[in-house]
Amino acid sequence: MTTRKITVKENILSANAETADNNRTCLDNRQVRMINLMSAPGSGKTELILRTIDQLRTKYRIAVIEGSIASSIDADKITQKNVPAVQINPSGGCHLDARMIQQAFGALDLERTDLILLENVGNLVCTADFDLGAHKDVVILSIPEGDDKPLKYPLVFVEADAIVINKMDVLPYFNFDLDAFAEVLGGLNPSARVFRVSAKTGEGMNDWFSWVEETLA
Ligand SMILES: Nc1nc2c(ncn2[C@@H]2O[C@H](COP(=O)(O)OP(=O)(O)O)[C@@H](O)[C@H]2O)c(=O)[nH]1
Ligand SMILES: [Mg+2]
Repeated sequence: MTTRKITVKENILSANAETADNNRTCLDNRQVRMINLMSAPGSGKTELILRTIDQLRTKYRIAVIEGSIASSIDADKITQKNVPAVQINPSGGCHLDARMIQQAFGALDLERTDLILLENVGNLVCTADFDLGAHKDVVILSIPEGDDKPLKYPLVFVEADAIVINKMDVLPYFNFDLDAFAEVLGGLNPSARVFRVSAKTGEGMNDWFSWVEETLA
C-alpha cells in the first residue's frame, strides 16, 4: 500500500518536472524571467509583489500569475496597478503545478513581458514539491511566524534561491531570533540569499529590488 502511493507520487512529479522544463524553455525563448513566491498565508507575497511592481515597472514589463485558492482579492489588487494578471484557481488544491502555469502563459502576452511574478498558494508544504518552471524560487517568512519555520518545513527552505524575512518593522514585538534563524538556514541552505525587509515601510527593499534586477540581467 505504502509503496504504491510513493510510485504514484513519483509519476506525478516526473510528469510535472517535464512540463516545468517546457515552461522554462518557453520563457527562455522569449527572454522572460519568472520568480515563484512561496510562503504561508499572510507573510506578504502580495505586498511584496505590489512594491516590486511600483519600483520596477518603468524599466521592465511585469506580469503576475496569482494562485489564490478561492477569491480574486489579490488578483484585483494587481489589476488596479494596470499590470497584466492571470488568476489560477487550483480548485481548492494546496499548490500550483506546472500544467496550470503552462495554461496561464496562454493568457499572457509573453512577447511583451520581461518579468513574471508568480504568487503561489499560501502553503509551505505542498508548494515545495512542484517545480513550476520558474527561474528563481523565493520563500517569504514574516517575523510573527517565528524563526523555527525552516526546522518545521525544511524542504521549501532547502530548495529556495532566496529567503525574504518580511515585516521587520514588527520585530520589537516578537521573539524572532535572527541569529538562530541564520544558523538553522546556514545548515539547510548556505547559498540562499537572505533579505531582511519590511514591504510596508520599505526597509531593506532596495537589496531585494537589486536581486530581482540581477535575475533579469
Ligand atoms: N506590518 C507589516 N505588515 C505587512 C508587511 N507586509 C505585508 N503586511 C501585511 O500583512 C498582511 C498580509 O499580507 P499579504 O501580502 O496579503 O500576504 P500574502 O497572503 O502572503 O499575500 C496584509 O495586511 C499586509 O498589509 C510588512 O512588511 N509589515
Ligand atoms: Mg496574497
